[in-house]
Amino acid sequence: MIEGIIIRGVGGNYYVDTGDNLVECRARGLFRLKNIKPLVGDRVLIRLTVEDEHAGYIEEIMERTNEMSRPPVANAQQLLIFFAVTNPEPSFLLLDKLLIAAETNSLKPVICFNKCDLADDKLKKEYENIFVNTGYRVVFTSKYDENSLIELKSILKDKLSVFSGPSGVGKSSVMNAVQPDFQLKTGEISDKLKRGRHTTRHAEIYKLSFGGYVVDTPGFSSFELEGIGEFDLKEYYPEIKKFDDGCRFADCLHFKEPNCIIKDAVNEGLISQTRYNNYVRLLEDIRKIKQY
Ligand SMILES: Nc1nc2c(ncn2[C@@H]2O[C@H](COP(=O)(O)OP(=O)(O)OP(=O)(O)O)[C@@H](O)[C@H]2O)c(=O)[nH]1
Ligand SMILES: [Mg+2]
Ligand SMILES: [Zn+2]
Repeated sequence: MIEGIIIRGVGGNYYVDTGDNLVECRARGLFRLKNIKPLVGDRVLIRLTVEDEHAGYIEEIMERTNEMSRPPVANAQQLLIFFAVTNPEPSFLLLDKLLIAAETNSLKPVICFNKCDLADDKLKKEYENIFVNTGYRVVFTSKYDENSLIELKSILKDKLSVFSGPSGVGKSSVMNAVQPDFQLKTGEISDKLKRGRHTTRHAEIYKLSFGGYVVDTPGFSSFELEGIGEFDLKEYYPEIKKFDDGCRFADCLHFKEPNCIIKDAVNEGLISQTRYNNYVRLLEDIRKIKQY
């Protein structure tokens, strides 16, 4: 049997990249019986048909390191969280939600501010400071800035990375800039608004010529976090976690409690006000849901 990775799935046909070939496969009936659906990103063992080396059957799906539902991808290693420095303006609340989604899916998040050709150093510094003490990597990219693309390529090399973020921030454009033969569709923002729909509509996985795979996803403007309790939330804010032990109240939510050390850390600039405000917003959302 031959090993490969599923790079596309259309109507029960799975395209498996074996390194040498792209093989069109059907899944064995056994999977359907067990209610296992092959996913893009799955590592599989396939058997070629006797007649055709470009057709075969998926015999086995290897154990997944993780599984995302939006987009439906298995074994992704990183989530590239794309926002534009401007046009459209970034939503730092949505950005935080994506960071949390990355963590809950066991993906390493990388924050990418695109269209950096439209920002000066002051604005970049301001954005960088929001993530002070988080440990998250922040990169600035532009399809017009060759050096930023070199940095991005080094991040993408030999990994399976998912691009996510709102519509119009340039996810597909940057993927095209990294590898021009992708020729992904991109769109003008004004056109998008007029048509009221997004340019990228399906999750697809693309092979990078220098090693690795990337998944482009359609942009979205909001989503709700699920399954996170109020005391779990601070686990997803590394900089809050960092100063958490110092708080005199063992069960402090760092919300409205007086004399909370986290609020001192915010005042001293060790935790950004933006991130703290988002934390409180999300905490309030979680509490609202609990009341029902
Ligand atoms: N100035 C500038 N404009 C960019 C850059 N990257 C993309 N754009 C423009 O931003 C617009 C949207 O780009 P897309 O690549 O379609 O955005 P997307 O994130 O893939 O959008 P969806 O597929 O709808 O989610 C296009 O008009 C691009 O030309 C950049 O680095 N700098
Ligand atoms: Mg796109
Ligand atoms: Zn506290």
